[in-house]
Amino acid sequence: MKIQTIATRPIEGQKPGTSGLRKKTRVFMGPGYLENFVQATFNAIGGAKNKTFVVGGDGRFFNARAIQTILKMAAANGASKIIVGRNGLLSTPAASHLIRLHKTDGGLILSASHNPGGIDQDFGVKFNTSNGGPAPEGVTEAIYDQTRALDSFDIAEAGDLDLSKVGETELGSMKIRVIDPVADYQDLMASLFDFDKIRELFASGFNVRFDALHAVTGPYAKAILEGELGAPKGSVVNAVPLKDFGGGHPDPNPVWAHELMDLMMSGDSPDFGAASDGDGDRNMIVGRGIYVTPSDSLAVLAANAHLALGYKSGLSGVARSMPTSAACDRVAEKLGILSAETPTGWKFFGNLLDAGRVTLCGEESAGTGSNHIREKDGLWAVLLWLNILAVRRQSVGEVLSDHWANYGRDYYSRHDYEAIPTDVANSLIHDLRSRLTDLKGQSFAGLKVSDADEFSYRDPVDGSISEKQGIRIWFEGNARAVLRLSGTGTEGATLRVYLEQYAPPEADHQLDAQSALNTVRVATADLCRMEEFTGRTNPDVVT
Ligand code: VG1
Ligand code: CO
Repeated sequence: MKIQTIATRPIEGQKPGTSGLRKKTRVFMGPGYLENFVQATFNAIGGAKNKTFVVGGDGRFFNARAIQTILKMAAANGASKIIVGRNGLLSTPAASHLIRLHKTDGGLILSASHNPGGIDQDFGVKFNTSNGGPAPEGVTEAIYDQTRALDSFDIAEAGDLDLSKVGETELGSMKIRVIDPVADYQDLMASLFDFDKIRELFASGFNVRFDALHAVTGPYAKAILEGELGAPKGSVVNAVPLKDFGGGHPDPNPVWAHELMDLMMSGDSPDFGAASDGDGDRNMIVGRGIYVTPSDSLAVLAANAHLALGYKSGLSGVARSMPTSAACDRVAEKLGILSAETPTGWKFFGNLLDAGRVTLCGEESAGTGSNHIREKDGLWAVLLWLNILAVRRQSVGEVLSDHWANYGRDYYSRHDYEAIPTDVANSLIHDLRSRLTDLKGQSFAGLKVSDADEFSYRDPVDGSISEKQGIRIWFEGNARAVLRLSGTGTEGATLRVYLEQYAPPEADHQLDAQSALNTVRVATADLCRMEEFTGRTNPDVVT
């Protein structure tokens, strides 16, 4: 095998965001762009020599090409072995599991998650460390530093490898093991859940619709729900991963999964609906006529996880990202277990999970997961819900009503203002930041601010500090708003406004969420001078 050392120069802007490096696909396809980032990653972890990695992606446009480049670079950098999914496919949770199962030195996951795919859409690369989780900030900083100092990368001169068949091959002295992307993940799920109970539920006529949104979870959901658990053929739809996800955003929320939503809200809906995102780490849960917010889903799962085999001895704690609603905190309090609040992004849960401090984690953006891997896991959340329903023999709506009657309801919604010019978005945040201390005691649209701050996190395990993680505003009457800028977008800035209003157990829980949140929405828009800065009066996406 001939190794080429190619001279290169640092490329600006290769700073990983909330979840890896995400850019327009054409940017990634530019000369040296992917290569620089991969070399920087290897350099940042002390080289790839004699190391083993998992490589795979969500199948989007450029996935297959990028994997060939990564294999050739890994070989040239002296890696000893690569485990890769057949045809280059691996969901993010499956990749996390494989890293742990085979005790590899980490993995490279190719995905821009819920962002659309295609030559004019988005691509991304994420490095996960040996615990199976997204690289923590210390590692992503080191990668970024390397991208700014790079002067060459190494790549093997070789033809493309055939990744279409399971088996072993070699590239120079590096072994390449092509595996079935689903099998190990399926075994893991079978070890956590009571599959017999779920089988009985399906056999009793309980029907499901799982919408894979033409993304990577299709083959996993087909094999598990239809294959192993006996859901009727056709329960999993849009199950073949497409390079452009059929032209949509593979984002499991009521906006992008509207086909599923329409079905679930119709008179003739299945008992249970679910969807997952591009790389399979997110989930959306819908009951007959009722959408479950991700924040509520986390709380319900925390309160009921003990009904599933893998969690029968209880939870050590629950963690949520800061913008996620307080619903799961109420469960943790009742259970007498730790509840932790972390910045946005799964990488902040890793230390808490590794240390055994928490068992379940979740984010308002439709990510839920547990200590079974170190990523959020879409299908896992679906199976845990099904396991709970199979034991409780209640509908999704009944489980939710029950939950609210016990704990109260945290009305919740996220409003996204997309493609705002970056300088405008930054000015809005700067302005808000400069007024934070004055806000307390002021009233906006009749709502009085009881407190305001900017979230900063000190990791209790390694002591690292992450600042400027979002602005929090609490209002009298148990309402909260959070404002932060997205770290996964590829065009301008996306301002996320997270709105929350608590209604205690004895209150009315059947209000429409947007109506219940209207006062806090108006107050927040007023307070942050939304229209003055952005000219916008309404968000682009409401979830
Ligand atoms: C978004 C979500 C965040 C999630 C991240 C990656 O980040 O808000 O909760 O962890 O995407 O998810 P941001 O910075 O755009 O708000 V995924 O499924 O893209 O790996
Ligand atoms: Co994702």
